[in-house]
Amino acid sequence: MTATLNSQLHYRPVKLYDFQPPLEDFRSAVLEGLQRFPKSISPQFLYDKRGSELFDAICTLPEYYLTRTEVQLLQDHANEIATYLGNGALVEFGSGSSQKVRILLDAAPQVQTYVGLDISRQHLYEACTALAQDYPGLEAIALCTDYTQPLPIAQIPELQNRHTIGFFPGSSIGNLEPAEAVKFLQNAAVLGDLIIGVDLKKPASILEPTYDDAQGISAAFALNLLTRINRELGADFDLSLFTYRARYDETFGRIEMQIVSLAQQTVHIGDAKIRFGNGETLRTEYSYKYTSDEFQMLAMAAGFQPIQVWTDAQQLFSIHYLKRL
Ligand code: AVI
Repeated sequence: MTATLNSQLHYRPVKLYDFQPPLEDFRSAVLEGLQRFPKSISPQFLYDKRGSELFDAICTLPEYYLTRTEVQLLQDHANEIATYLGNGALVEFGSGSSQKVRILLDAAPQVQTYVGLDISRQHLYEACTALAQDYPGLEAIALCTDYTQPLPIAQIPELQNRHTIGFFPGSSIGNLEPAEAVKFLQNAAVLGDLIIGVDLKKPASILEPTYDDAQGISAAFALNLLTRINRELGADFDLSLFTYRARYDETFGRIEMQIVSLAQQTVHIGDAKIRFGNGETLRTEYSYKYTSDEFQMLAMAAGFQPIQVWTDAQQLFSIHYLKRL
């Protein structure tokens, strides 16, 4: 289904392709996750309005080096990256507010089409409209779909027979388990080459404060999930009886973000009773870290040939250029 929603002509109208991704039912996902052992809830539910605000605040924290390091890398290498872009279409996965892509668009004015791809329709459309206003020559397309599912490329005429490159910044691939990450990369390879930001492995002494900062914003971000469950599902989580913890598991190369119960307690969600032991954990997120070599292996398993990797002097973060085989 397509629609052209804006009619003002001082910029090119944004075309919306709305594939109406089914939002997983919050109640059943929460109940299912809390009845598992160990308990876990998908990180997609962290991003209600408050959660999105808290995540934006995380990105500016002194401990959270990921955003500023990736932005610096994009700025430092924009001209070189631009040589790979050609004059076709640039498709951004999980495009959110479409900020980082502006660095590439500034360096590559020859790019004709930008496709923002996100599950959150309204935010996506607004971000694409802002981009269309700021880059008047650019054709901006909003593609509302779930990027963990096969891409509906055949239904988008603007992507037919075009040089197309994917862009997936932020190391969001780290929030997928490796098997899911390969699946994502396989889907992305159908589109074309890929520019992707990946956080690098580093000692726990750096990673743990990155995910459990001194101001408590990371903790508030995770614990907001309980507030959301209370509000939307009529639950009675007592937030004073839970705390937050981020641990780096070196064996798996991943940060595990957990809410920890400070008592033996029973929580009610409607008619359901959920028991927590003292010290029992509820996992809210994994954040996998990869060496450049490990990530390139993953990419090769998904049908890409690694062409280039840009890293900062401190080896905090990497941006890979992957060529579709
Ligand atoms: C979105 N994603 C890349 C973040 C990360 O670094 O794994 C999510 C996050 N959660 C808490 N802090 C950051």
